[in-house]
Amino acid sequence: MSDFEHFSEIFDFAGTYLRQEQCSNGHINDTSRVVYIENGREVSYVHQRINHHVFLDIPGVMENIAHVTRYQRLKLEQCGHEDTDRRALRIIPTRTGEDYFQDGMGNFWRTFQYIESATAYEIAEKPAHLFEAARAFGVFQNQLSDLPYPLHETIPDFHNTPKRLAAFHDALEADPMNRARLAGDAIDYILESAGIAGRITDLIGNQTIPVRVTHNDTKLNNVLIDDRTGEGICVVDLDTVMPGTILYDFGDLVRAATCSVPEDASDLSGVGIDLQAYEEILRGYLSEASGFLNDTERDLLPFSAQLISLELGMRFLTDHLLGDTYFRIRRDDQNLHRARRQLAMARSIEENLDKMHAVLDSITT
Ligand code: GN1
Ligand code: MG
Repeated sequence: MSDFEHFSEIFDFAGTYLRQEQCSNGHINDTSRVVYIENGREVSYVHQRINHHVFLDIPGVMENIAHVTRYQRLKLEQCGHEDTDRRALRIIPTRTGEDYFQDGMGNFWRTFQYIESATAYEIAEKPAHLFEAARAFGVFQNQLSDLPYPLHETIPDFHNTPKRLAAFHDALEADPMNRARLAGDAIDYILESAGIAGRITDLIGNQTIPVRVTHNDTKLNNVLIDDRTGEGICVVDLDTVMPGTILYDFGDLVRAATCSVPEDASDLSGVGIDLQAYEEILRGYLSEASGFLNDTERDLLPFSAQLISLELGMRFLTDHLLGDTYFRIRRDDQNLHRARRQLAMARSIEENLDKMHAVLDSITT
């Protein structure tokens, strides 16, 4: 890790380094919470090293985040919120006024104000966590529905499932690590499911589904839940905020949060959608989003969870076949296990689609 003792010389805050705290890590960036002493008080900041092998346009990523957070703040003020710094991320600029800093090694760094007394849960501890996380993503999409700035497409075709499928086919054909022979089950499932890959992108293409500003990485741990009130207050991890469809956002939360078996489990027993968890997510999301969804979007909410599970399964398997160059691994075959786990989820959702539609039909909002 870097030398956080000197970060207050680079970024515009006044603290003296005290200690570094544990911070949950994603698969892409490196994230640290660091505590400093400022005017005799402990104040924390989040420092992140942005993975520039994944995000090739860091100025574009940071410009998106600056636009989005500034606009959120404006909307929050219009709604009369006084605690805007707990409800939208605040970028701490460098001392020369930039939103990020590039060190001598070529690494890119940014700093956010840390939001105190709020928790990002890896697994929901109670149904309200699901409802609140889903509601928070609905609020987020609503706040940005009339964002007046165009956003950079920071990872082109990020949720273009047919293109992800094509990349999978290329990886399978090349098979540079000779790993396909041990992944036959996962490969077969993807090939059998190929027919559904374009169902959402086709509807975007013919403008049945609108392109909106979406988050694109809506895991449960990307919402901060207020420790005191239990409210989902702030959506974080804004690197992939881009134009997209709300369906991949909704589906990804269902994928990630309706099954408590870890995302990389090698034992697949117990992998499947929990319909009560799904209902909490659906109710929380619709409490904010029902006003702006069109009928096709609403009708595809259950299917979106199947499709994103398939897409992520393909992405993990593609990376496994190509030698684990994208998703960080900590053990052999971790991306293969992640792929199998997502595909098991896709299968479970597919089997439960009728029940998921019945729940949707029972909700009148
Ligand atoms: C990656 O790094 P993290 O955990 O925020 C990935 C998402 C995947 C997710 C799966 C930029 O997100 O698309 O859904 O892993 N982010 C990127 O856990 O590829
Ligand atoms: Mg992310």
